[in-house]
Amino acid sequence: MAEYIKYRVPAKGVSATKGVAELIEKAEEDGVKTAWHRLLEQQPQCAFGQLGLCCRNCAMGPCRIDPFGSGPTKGVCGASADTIVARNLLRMIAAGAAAHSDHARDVVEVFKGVAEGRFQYYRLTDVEKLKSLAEALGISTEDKDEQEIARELAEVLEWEFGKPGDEPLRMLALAPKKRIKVWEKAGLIPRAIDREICECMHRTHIGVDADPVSLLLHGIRTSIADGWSGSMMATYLSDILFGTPKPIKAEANLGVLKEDYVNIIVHGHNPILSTKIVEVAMSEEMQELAKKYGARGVNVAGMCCTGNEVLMRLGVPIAGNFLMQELAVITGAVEAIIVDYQCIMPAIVDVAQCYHTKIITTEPKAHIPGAIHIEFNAEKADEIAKEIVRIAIENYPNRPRDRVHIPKHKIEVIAGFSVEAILEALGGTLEPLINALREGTIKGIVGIVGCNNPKIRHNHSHVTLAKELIKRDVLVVGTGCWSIAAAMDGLMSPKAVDLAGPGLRKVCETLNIPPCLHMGSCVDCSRILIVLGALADALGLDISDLPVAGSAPEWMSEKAVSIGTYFVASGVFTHLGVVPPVMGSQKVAKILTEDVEDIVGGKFYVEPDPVKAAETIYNVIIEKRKKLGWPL
Ligand code: NFS
Repeated sequence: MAEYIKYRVPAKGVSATKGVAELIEKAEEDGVKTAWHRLLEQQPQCAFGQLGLCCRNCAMGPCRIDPFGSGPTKGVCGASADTIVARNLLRMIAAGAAAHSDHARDVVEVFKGVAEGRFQYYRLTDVEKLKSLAEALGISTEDKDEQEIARELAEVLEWEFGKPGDEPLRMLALAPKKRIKVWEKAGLIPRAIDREICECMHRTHIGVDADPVSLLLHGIRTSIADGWSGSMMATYLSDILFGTPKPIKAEANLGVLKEDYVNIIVHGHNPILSTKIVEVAMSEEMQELAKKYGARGVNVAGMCCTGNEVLMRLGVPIAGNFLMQELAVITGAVEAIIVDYQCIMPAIVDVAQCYHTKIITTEPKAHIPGAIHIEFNAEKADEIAKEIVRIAIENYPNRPRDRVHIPKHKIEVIAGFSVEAILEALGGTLEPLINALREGTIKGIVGIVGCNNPKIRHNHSHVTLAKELIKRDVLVVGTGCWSIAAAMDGLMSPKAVDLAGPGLRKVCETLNIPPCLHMGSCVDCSRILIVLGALADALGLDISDLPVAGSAPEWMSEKAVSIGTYFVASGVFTHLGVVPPVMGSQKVAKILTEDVEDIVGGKFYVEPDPVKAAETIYNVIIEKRKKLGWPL
């Protein structure tokens, strides 16, 4: 169904990534709208919403506050701009923490099933990591076999979500002691993940918490539950089940799709499904089946964070990040996109109707009208994965040959930098990294994470910020859509050392690593927390003393809000490249960008221009170095 395209997108200007413009042009020729087109149709977007000043939390509303003071200054219940903005932000954090942590719950359930011997298609792959996590959480591993350890661990982790009482989350055992003290002092220790999220919803209900400070502090507590427990669990258990990533070579960008192969894209977040699809699709049986249908074989590529999961562990090529999901369909060369949940635009179903691509949803909690729904379940993982892959293969003869256009661009990427892999590259100890930091060979470390947002030039801020930092001898690590952007720009290939400053270059060449390290999917931001905690502990410092920073240059999702908040909560200076919807309250904006630093040692900094942001971030790193008495 071709659509009438009212507004055309200036294709050449919207993305920094090769191949995107040609597919936007193709979309317009084919009469297909993308997120960029729909954003134009949405203009002008609601200013009250952008400022965070609209409240829909009860049916006396919707209420909106006039930011200039010439209209109403209070909602019907009397809520002020400060209350409304803080409440709205708290709900964003709650949704983000819920998404990460519910993903973690699904991984815990499979892990538990494996521990109990119920799921024959999964196994405990990294037993070392299993034991180390169990011991960190106070579970003795002596004289126990791995199944027994896993069963005990599963029980503890299950309770993280809804345990009663005021005891802290058990996973906080992985956080540095100095941080715990900071959180204790400020009353920020989370008790149970579901409880904190639930309390966000309670506090923001009509007539409960009206104080912006108290609302935001609870937001910080909830985000800590996400970063240090929910997301952390997802990472640890995925590593235990599928293996802890090691440096691995692959390719990135839409050019990884193959003209004469059945192309399958795995998209979403959870490795439980995507890993199985990859395994099954690569099997002899499926490769042979593809040949029967006239293809040379089956090619699987990843998209977004589940793409990162299978890239990190299996070297599966990555086709693109968030804003490229529709473009993958527009190539006309994709037989199926198999999704689980999160960051999946319902629009891919509309786009798919113009081509032959089948969109297959698999999660009971993520249906999309118009998609084929095949419910996944871990007990029958291989059978279901086969059924899904078969649908993709059988769809190959339907490919509209005259409308296929795969951009040529693809580039080498080295991914797989888990904490363990970084340690191994360093020779088993943090010492070389600490020395390089202390001496100033590397000035600092910045973690860049998060999404794409069509309001700003696609991937431009991601790569510009990273380039500006590495040339100043700042090591860049990161996850999510940032890491895909960096990969597609060549920043994760060994050649990228040419773009690094002399100090960073020397370190990268000695260790044989690129200057930008791919640490995984968005839940793997927890890996960054672990690195920060380990560095702080080794130096006898708190994370807030370290010459480090965080950034989400192109963020858009509520998950990114939760991530940004737990970085700040962990003591990190955190940059946002898209203005969050808080500007309707000067008070809330000031708390987030100034006052919060006195409580947790980190704060937010908002700057849309990535070059200016790099300068400020670098200056913050230099200030931290000065305080430590390290050479500048
Ligand atoms: Ni994370 Fe953003 Fe989504 Fe991954 Fe990409 S949009 S918050 S980076 S895919 S979760």
